[in-house]
Amino acid sequence: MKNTFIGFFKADDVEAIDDKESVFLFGVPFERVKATRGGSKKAPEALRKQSLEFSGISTDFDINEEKTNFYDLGNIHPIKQKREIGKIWKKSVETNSKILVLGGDHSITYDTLINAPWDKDTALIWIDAHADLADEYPPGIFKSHGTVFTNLKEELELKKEQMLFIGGHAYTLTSTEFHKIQKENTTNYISTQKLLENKGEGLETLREFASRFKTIYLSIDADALDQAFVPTVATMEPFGITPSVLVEILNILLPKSKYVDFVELGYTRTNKIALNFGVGLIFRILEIWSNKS
Ligand SMILES: [Mn+2]
Repeated sequence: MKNTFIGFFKADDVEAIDDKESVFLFGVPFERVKATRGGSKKAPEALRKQSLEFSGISTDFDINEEKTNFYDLGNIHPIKQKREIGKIWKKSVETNSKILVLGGDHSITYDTLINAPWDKDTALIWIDAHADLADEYPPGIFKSHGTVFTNLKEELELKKEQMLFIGGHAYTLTSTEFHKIQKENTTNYISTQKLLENKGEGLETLREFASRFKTIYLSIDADALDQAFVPTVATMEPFGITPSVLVEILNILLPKSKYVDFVELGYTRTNKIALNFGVGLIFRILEIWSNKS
């Protein structure tokens, strides 16, 4: 790690941290299967570097004032350093801290959440253009960014009642995923179409879902946003949500979110729109966490 995210202290050893209500940030620069253009493994370092272009100060929030308890734990390899992820979860429980993860492709959500504490009062919510509920993707591969929520559901024995998928506007879902959502009721879902056409009702459904849980684990795939906002992600999709709708969703979910990850962020040397959006999104998350919870 060359730079820490602006406003964060570099911390090499999570076990040495004793501050209560901290934020633990770490990167997982990892792509499990090359099925699409890829590039998201470069995002953690790029987001940190791009964050230095910002002051971290808005009218309502000054990240520098939080500096005592924002820790950047560096990058973690999800397989070789599996134990590190366990240590971070343990410390987050002991200190009532939150975890913010920069992916990597969407498969890293499996690695971080398979090590998380779970109970019936904990919900898994993901915002994504795609359901990521395939049984195998690509064919013959059972663990990838396309199967992550099937893997978590099966291995953690999660119930439908504690799963909510927001998005799904892409016309590239598999028929297995369509079937799981529409016929088998594998997960609760709020479609992007519904959210944009009747936002009030969509957000009310979301509020009602969130009210049933003590803890939320939230995963945000960059491609949930309309392609105009993230034109360099590997699987950009039209008809996605806007940043302001995303913030409305975050305002509802973040007060209960102990864990947030942001994955699948691709950028190029000449087009940093998605990257800059990613930095702004992280600031928004920190701002909402600091003000409302
Ligand atoms: Mn995804």
